[in-house]
Amino acid sequence: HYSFFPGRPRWPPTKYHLTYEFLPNTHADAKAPVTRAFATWARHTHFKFSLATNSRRADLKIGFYRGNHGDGYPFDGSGGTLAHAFTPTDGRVHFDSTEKWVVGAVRGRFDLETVALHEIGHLLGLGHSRVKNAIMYPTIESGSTKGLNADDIEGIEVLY
Ligand code: TQI
Ligand code: CA
Ligand code: ZN
Ligand code: ZN
Repeated sequence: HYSFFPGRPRWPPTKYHLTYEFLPNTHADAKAPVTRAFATWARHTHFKFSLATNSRRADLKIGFYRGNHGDGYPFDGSGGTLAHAFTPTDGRVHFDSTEKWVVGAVRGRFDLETVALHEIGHLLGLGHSRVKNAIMYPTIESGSTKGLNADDIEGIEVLY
């Protein structure tokens, strides 16, 4: 079953419309799968997500980095850590740019949309789940894709 971070950090319940931005180092091919991951969370929760207009600062900031990138959590090259996200209301999510990202189930590779679904769960305040089919389960096999599970949605409903 779902879990939360220590202290149960969450977005203020009145702030359910979150904006996101892709930092300039985001590869063009990465935007569509991450955008679909936001749409999936929006379909199943009370959250709304929209691309930030350049006039205002986004709530959620998506970036791709390699190795040491200044936040104390260096990436480790291809394999190992794929991505990490900070707890609410920080809003940063980082993907390891040295991974061979793919869209869909490709043998030996990780599906960017699936990993984005998992990281958005962290951005919203979900920790890891003990339910194997939950997107917040702490491991995934390469070459597979996953969607949201009732356990993930229940976690958000309980937190908010
Ligand atoms: N990144 C870890 C993760 O997002 C980072 C992490 C380790 C972490 N321990 C944590 C985050 C404790 C919060 C709390 O879980 S990862 C998967 C999965 C990763 C792993 O690169 O290992 C996914 C990223 F679940 F498939 F293994 C995305 Cl989907
Ligand atoms: Ca890595
Ligand atoms: Zn980082
Ligand atoms: Zn995780």
